[in-house]
Amino acid sequence: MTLRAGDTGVTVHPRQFPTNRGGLCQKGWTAAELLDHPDRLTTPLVRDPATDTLRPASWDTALDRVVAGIRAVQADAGRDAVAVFGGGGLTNEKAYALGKFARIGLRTRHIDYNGRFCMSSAAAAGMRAFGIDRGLPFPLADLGRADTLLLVGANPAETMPPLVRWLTEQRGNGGKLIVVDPRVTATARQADLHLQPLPGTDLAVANALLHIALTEGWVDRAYVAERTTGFDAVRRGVAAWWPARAEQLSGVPVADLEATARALGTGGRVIILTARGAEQHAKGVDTVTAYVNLALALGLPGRDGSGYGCLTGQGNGQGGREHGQKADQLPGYRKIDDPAAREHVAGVWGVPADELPGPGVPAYQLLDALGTPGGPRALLVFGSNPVVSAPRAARIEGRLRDLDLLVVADLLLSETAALADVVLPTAQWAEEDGTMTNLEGRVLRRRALRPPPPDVRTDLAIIAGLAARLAVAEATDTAPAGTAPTTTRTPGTAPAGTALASTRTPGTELAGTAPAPAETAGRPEAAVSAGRFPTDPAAVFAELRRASAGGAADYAGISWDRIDADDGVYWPCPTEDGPDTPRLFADRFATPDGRARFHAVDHRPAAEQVCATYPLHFTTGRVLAQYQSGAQTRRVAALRRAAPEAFVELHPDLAARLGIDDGDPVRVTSRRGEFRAPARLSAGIRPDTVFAPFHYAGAGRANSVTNDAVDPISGMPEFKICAVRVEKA
Ligand SMILES: Nc1nc2c(c(=O)[nH]1)N[C@H]1C(S)=C(S)[C@@H](COP(=O)(O)OP(=O)(O)OC[C@H]3O[C@@H](n4cnc5c(=O)[nH]c(N)nc54)[C@H](O)[C@@H]3O)O[C@H]1N2
Ligand SMILES: Nc1nc2c(c(=O)[nH]1)N[C@H]1C(S)=C(S)[C@@H](COP(=O)(O)OP(=O)(O)OC[C@H]3O[C@@H](n4cnc5c(=O)[nH]c(N)nc54)[C@H](O)[C@@H]3O)O[C@H]1N2
Ligand SMILES: [Mo]
Repeated sequence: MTLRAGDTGVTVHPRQFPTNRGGLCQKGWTAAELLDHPDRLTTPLVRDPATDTLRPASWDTALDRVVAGIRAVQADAGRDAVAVFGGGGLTNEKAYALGKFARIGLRTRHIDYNGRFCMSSAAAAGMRAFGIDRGLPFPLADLGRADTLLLVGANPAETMPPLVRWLTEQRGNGGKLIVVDPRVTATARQADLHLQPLPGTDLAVANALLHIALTEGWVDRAYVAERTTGFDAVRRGVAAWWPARAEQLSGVPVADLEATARALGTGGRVIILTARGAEQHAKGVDTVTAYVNLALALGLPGRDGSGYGCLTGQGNGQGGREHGQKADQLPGYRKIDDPAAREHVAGVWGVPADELPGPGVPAYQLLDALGTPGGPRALLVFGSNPVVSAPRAARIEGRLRDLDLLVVADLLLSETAALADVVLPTAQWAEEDGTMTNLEGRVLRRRALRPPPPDVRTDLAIIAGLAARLAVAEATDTAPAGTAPTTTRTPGTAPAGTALASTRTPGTELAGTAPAPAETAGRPEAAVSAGRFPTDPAAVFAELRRASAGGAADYAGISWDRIDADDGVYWPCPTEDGPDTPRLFADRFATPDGRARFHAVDHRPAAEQVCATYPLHFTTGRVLAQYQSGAQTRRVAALRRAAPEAFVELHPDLAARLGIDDGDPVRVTSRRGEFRAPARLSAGIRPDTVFAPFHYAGAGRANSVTNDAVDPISGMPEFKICAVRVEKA
């Protein structure tokens, strides 16, 4: 199949590749339409204070304005007053450069990213059980060979269509597919068994499954004794989770729990996978841990064709969480508070280790602190649209409005970019080289097909431009008297933002003192800085390899040539001539003693309970034809036609009780806000639960009502359950 998108001159062709065999979803086939879309940003925009509108500006003006704003805020409130927010869609090179820029360019501890809303609970659970976090510790193709496959809170038929062929293959081989989801989804319809729990009760279901496995003698005692620690506490804990108790809480019949436990406990090759339905809860880490406990008790991790895995979300959801855009992390999945890790990375970056900042705070906490006393006053966003995708979004939108400086690098004027003081237009997937790491930990190449439009820069070039200006400005501050560079500017290039920046912070004469790189080409600081932040992705990858060497996610042996030759390379891969690692855990886990660790976890209620005023459970998720905040996909004609607007999915019995017909406009209200969308009646959803996709902005923004309670370990918000009222609007 070849689909031509518009007249971009770019066509998307299938290619036989081991993971997808040439299959893409509709969003992949239509992706080229955004390359030359009329909404594409083609020049920097700077907010004109007089009219409060965004106006086209030159790159010098825009970058000067950003640097002036950063310096003003940091001079007044310290380094940590500037924050960075990244994304799991960025290439490894960009995620790496962004983390490095925050730590040694801005020297702030405040960086985090949208993966916190995505992978963080599974990542934390994997770290504490296995000592390492790789979404699938085995190749995706293993799914096709599983006798039993349990999908908990995953709807790959809509969210990962290329993966569905493995499910089809699995069932073709006689395997059993069991899906756990409060809704009859396109995935659940393919299952042999569908468990339909109340949202937020997956942990109780997992504990009951382990309870049954223990009673029936399906626990692999030898494996537990040889390869794990901590089982006794778990065994004692799940003793209280007799199946009838789990049925009462979750609504899943005891017979279905027993059938599930039997399929898991007596199957040969057995795989348990979780995704956001189980993970996006204030107890997401413990819920994943309960499924990991079940997998360990059954002896699955490390056994051929078996194991536990998490289905990663974004294009680079895996690599994006390995190389330092996480608040507590340095490249190679190192911890920023580990002295040896700091020494190593500081060495690669050419700075003293004690100059690296400490850990920052998780994404929601960061966003919620913006513009508050003591919180960051400037934010740089690369690859996220939190106005639509953050929980309790109206509050976060307010926080963004309270900032002294909001800078957004994006391809399009997203809802977040529309609030910015400076918008920097950036290159798209087809316009830059780089690497991404897929859900199996396989590092892949993404190749440039064409250059970006004339006045558009890559994220790497934007980061380098900012870093160079900051370095020069800093050198100017600290230079001995008499050596300060001239501040005379070429007539007509005075940054538009100068006046604004200096009126906001009287007495700070910083704006306009940072000459553009071109003016300082001969200056040593500029050279040092430019060398520190290369714009060539190959150079960045070479540095990333060194920075990751010896870390958990070790890329040292991965070259672009090897990726090309082998159709991707699985990390860890420490040496160029040594093997990569398609399968982890065959002999040992990544813990100090080599054993996996059980953790006793117990059910606890959702952060918000239903009550007389808010009597319904509300959950959120995705539809096939839209992606995330919709900033990109709402602009693609075919996708807009397929999924034009938000909807509220509710059971016909509930609808009848509320006097709502299919298609009626309804209002969904929580303690935090409301949104409106047409009703979509479906007998496939529990009558006590309503669902909406979160892809839409404005009146249809589901995140206006979601709960901002977060998991105490991962910082994951509770996107998947809160209490609401539904009425005809
Ligand atoms: N079409 C499309 N595909 C995407 C994306 C997209 O936006 N659109 N985003 C990508 C990204 S970043 C991600 S993270 C993945 C996410 O992929 P998935 O995790 O598959 O996606 P979701 O729709 O968020 O959630 C899956 C299911 O969880 C169910 N669910 C809700 N609450 C609960 C609960 O309490 N327990 C259980 N067991 N299930 C529950 C929902 O009904 C939903 O069907 O998709 C990726 N692929
Ligand atoms: N209620 C609810 N809310 C959720 C979820 C849920 O299930 N329910 N899921 C959560 C999850 S799992 C995720 S991952 C988040 C995702 O939500 P967001 O983080 O908002 O993700 P996107 O919509 O993909 O935003 C990416 C933005 O970056 C731009 N962009 C794309 N590529 C690049 C690039 O290379 N460089 C730069 N600078 N910009 C780029 C896009 O145009 C877009 O504006 O949403 C979370 N929010
Ligand atoms: Mo995600």
